[in-house]
Amino acid sequence: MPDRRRRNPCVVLPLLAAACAAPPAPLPAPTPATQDERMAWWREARFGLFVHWGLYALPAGKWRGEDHHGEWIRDTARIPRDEYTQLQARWNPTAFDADAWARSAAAAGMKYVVLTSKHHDGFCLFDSAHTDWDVGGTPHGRDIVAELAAACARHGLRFGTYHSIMDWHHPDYLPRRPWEAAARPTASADFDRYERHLHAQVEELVRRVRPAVMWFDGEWEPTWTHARGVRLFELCRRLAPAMLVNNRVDVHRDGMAGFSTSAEAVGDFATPEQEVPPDGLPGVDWESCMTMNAHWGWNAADTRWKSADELLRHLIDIASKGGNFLLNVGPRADGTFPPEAEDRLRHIGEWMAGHGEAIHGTTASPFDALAFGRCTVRAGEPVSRLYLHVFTPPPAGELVLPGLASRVLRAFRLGAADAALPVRRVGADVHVRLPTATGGPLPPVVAVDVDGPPVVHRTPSIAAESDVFVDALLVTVAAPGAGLDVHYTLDGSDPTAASPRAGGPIALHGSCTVKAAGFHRGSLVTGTAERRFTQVAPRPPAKVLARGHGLRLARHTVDWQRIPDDRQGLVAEHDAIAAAVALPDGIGERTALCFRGFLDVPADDLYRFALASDDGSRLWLGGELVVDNDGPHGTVERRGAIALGRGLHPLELWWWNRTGEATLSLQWARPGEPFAPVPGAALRH
Ligand code: H79
Repeated sequence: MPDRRRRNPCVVLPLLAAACAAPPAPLPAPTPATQDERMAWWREARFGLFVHWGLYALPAGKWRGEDHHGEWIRDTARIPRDEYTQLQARWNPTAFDADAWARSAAAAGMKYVVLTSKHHDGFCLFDSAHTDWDVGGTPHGRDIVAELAAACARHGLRFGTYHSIMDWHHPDYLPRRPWEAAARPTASADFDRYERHLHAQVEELVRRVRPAVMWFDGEWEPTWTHARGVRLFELCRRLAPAMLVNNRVDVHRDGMAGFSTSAEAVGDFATPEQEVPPDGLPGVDWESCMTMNAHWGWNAADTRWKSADELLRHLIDIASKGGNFLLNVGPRADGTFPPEAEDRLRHIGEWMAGHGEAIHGTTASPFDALAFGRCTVRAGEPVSRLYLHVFTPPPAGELVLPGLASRVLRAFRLGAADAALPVRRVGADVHVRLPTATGGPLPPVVAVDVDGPPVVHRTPSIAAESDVFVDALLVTVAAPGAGLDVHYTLDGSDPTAASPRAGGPIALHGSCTVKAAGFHRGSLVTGTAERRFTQVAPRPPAKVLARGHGLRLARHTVDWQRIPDDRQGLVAEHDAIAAAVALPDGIGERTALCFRGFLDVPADDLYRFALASDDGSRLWLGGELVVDNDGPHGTVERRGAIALGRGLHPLELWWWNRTGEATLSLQWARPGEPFAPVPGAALRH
């Protein structure tokens, strides 16, 4: 667990946990001494409300017969600027009640609210001195940002602003949307002047509402640079040293996973969007933002609401991985939350009322995957509390905590503290018996108090480049934590303290099962990891004579979502020779390419392939599907491996693109070597 996480004051006396949940939260020190101090309230909060509101709520997703739009409607429906500006005169959310919003968020167990002060359409929900493209110029006239900030303070919530860097209204912002480039000339546009405008608005927001979080977005266009990101970040720090700034202030976000390891990247927390990183983001603060349905802004036709249960499980899942959950509501044009959103907030709030201590101020699970659900932790001295969130009732009525070495003081269900649950030690594990009928809101949570900080010995990992090999394979066995001896076997037997001890890589020369377990002073203290490795014979090469270099390349017009199984009937429009697996110039939309020929491999060996494409692609060798990277997606890389004998192997590679960006690359690697592009010399037809 990262030691930079500050201990929660509730840790020492867990019974005081409820008192810690009481609003209002104290304001952070105006100038935090450390990053831990700056992040403390946010780490404690774990759960916040995102609000996407703006003029786009008026059309409610519908424009000229299409009803799939959202906050991007000006772009996705290609609405000219002058037509979109007419919405300003219609902005009159008479039912808007900031206290009602704040009350709903607080009752759901949320601790902060982030509101769109400005989205990509440039329209501001505050009355800005730097533009008339704001609420000040509407019939309603009220300052939404100021009202919600004040209401949040009354309800013990911190308030933050989402402020878009991208701006489709400001004349100095560049680039234009591609479809409106002609209608909006750029000759007198000056992006540096736009940057000054952006700084002025950020300063205005800070001075007026003192946001606890400044949440930037729309940073991915080429005009926004690392240098501009650093300037904006430093402005925020200078104006309000306690204010948190998300990582989208900088250009280092790495796709939707929202996380970059670049040392120069600025920003206080990473921002995965519409996803939860499978293993969290160890070592950094992060916040997953997510919609309740399929849109951020209000869309009246959207019926794809996630169930309240699913959203609650996301909250628990995220907390168990050490992150925050920023759950979105897109209010309607009249100023009210949709009833579906209110229902979900209420449902989550009912659970949080009795289980909030299992979320607020907790840190990530110390366990590997748990069969029954998730774990959150309140670590401390002299007692730590593990919260076991039971998603799936355990088959034998017992919750298994693998490798928990700490002494268990007591276990009980949250909400039934009088009834101690039986606990027993089974080898390296602890079992907690759970009554079948738990009562109370689901999922039930079991609290397990342990002596001191939790000590969990995790099952060792067995790592190798592949599960199959031709001659030999190097396997690395390691313990995830320090202080354990790892012993392993290669004959399928369970490792004991007398088995060989793992140090450097282990060389395999034949098929076998590797088993590994961790020992402490000679006793087994972890689960046993197991992985099967198979020696394979290389596929014999084709009995053909090499012809020319390169592959035959056929181009097809298609309307695919997937590569069909039967591609025989397709009529090629062009047939050519490709020197490499790469996209030729002038590839249009709704196009498929088929590369066909032979791969000339230099020696009997296992070959790994990395196929990256936007959209889908598939690679066959000798009729065997080696990499399946199919599906409508942005650039995604997938890998596969096959043992090949020296010589020529029939190759077939299909790629297709529906619309938008198009990419394709094929790399390969032999054991122990890095991936490199498949050279033209290895391609024959
Ligand atoms: O405000 C909501 C959305 O309107 C906004 N973010 C949430 C919080 C949003 N804007 N765009 N998108 C979501 C999708 C944009 C995706 C991409 Fe990219 C931008 C694809 C390529 C550039 C981000 C950066 C993902 C990959 C690189």
